[in-house]
Amino acid sequence: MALERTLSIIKPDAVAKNVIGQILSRFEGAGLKIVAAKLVQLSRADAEAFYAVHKARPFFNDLVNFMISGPVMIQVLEGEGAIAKNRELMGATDPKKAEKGTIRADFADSIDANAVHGSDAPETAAVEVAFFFPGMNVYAR
Ligand code: RTP
Ligand code: MG
Repeated sequence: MALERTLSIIKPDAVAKNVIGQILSRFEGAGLKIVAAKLVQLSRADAEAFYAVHKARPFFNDLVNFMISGPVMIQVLEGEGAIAKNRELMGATDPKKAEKGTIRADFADSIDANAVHGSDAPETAAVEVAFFFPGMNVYAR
């Protein structure tokens, strides 16, 4: 398996619940290293650009409004198979369908307020890491 980097966001619901530390601990506990991080309030333009791939979807406006409803914690995770490993730790998009012990099963309330975002493939990881950390390479060295 390759050493990878992936973009992770702790969404406004989880930040508001005061569980940033618990979620970061899960990444660290699974052997993922936090190699960049920032706590920010996204602008509407930021959120629309970041989720541009979902622009035509019926949930786009709700998604953007939710992502700007409060601060988010954004980090780059590095490790062997980091992209898939992070998705595994996150659990299914809908917390009701997420496996027990996953971040979404334990901290998310709904498909909209679902605690975390994670890049879903090497191509999206490259775009998403560069979006929030300009100049940062996804290929760990
Ligand atoms: P994310 O991008 O946030 O990591 O989540 P994901 O890959 O598991 O899900 P994705 O299909 O990329 O959707 C992005 C976010 O949009 C919201 N969503 N709502 N109401 C709905 O049917 C619906 N589907 C997706 C979720 O908040 C999801 O995380
Ligand atoms: Mg996604």
